[in-house]
Amino acid sequence: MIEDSIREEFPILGREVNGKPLIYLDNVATSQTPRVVVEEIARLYGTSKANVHRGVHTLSQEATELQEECRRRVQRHINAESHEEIIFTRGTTEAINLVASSYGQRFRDGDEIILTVMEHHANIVPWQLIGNHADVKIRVVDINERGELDLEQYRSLFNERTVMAAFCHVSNVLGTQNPVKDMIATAHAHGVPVLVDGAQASPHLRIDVRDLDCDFYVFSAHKMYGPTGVGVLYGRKRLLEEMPPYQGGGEMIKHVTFEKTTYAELPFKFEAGTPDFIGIAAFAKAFDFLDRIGLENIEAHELELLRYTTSLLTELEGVHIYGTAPGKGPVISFNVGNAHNYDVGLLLDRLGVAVRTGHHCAQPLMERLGVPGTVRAGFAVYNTKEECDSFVAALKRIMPMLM
Ligand code: 7TS
Repeated sequence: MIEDSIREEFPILGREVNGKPLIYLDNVATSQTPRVVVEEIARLYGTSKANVHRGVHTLSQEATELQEECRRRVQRHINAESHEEIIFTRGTTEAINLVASSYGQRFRDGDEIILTVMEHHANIVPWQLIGNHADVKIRVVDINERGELDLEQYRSLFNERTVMAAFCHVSNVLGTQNPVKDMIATAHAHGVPVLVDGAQASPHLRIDVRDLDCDFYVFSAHKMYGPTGVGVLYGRKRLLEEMPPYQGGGEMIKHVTFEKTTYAELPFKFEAGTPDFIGIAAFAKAFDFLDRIGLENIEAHELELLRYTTSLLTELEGVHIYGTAPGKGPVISFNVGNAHNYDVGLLLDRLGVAVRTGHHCAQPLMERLGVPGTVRAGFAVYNTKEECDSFVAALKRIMPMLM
């Protein structure tokens, strides 16, 4: 069970916005950070700052050990076979860019990549950038009226030119949880590797990359109660070994001359330059937090808030919810009559309620839904039913001004 005391672990939840207690429902964009993570960042800057993998001195060795400990923590958390398969990046976006730009070097004119209409721009644009060296065609899987993928169409899109399938585990707009394990099996039956964008799954679901049998899995620390500026690329070792480096610089080399450079072993081959090693070390504390509460408990709590708030919103005339797939994640995208999503968000903010408005970096999905944007509320471990009541009450209060 989720205790009230959890809220006390998040200093920011005590603040007011526009003279009202903050009700933070923009968790899909980023979740708030518990004190253990905030304090670890402050502690390391205050006592242990030294660059990783560079010095024989004690501080540097301590910093290196903390970073590598976190790598092993991530490895265990997602059940990867080896710590060499865990690459630290700046976030989901950089992780996808890494794969598209490095693995993508083998793509040729006429090759095809399968994406879905519900992808975040981070899982669209990097694949388009491959167009700089090869004319790669993007094939798109559609959704039904509940916001579920058309799996028959997905299966039909594979052909001998298909070189990659990339899709989100959970949609950041619709909340749909895609049947990724089956989708991966389908792709593998055609010999096609798969990248799963786990940015919205990792804060709520237990991820097992070996059970999923995915080739690449990516996520961001800041959506998992961790620090900003840190993300993870899991990659199957065999593929990572074959892939050329993404960026050049310090740390990623074995030997450099002006004529020729040889590269470091995994995972360092993909980690050029000084990483956010304090962020990475503090990310380990976010895993402590997740493990202490239990992802299963977190998910159950959020899904109860989702069920409760959805039923309250469904009773309000004029509210339209996008994404009603069974088993969806804890996110509600909606519009109010013909009101602009921006106006709804602005008025809710006046009442202390933080929601997201706009296209949520999913413009192709907005076009598919036929709307310029939506209002979006997402739930995290620290949200309460009382907050859901206050959110719906605030919405009721502003609706007459909008319709
Ligand atoms: N993929 C998905 C499914 C996402 O939801 C996001 C961020 C990203 C990729 C990119 O993650 P980043 O950490 O590299 O930025 N989604 C959102 C959102 O919905 N609103 O703000 C950020």
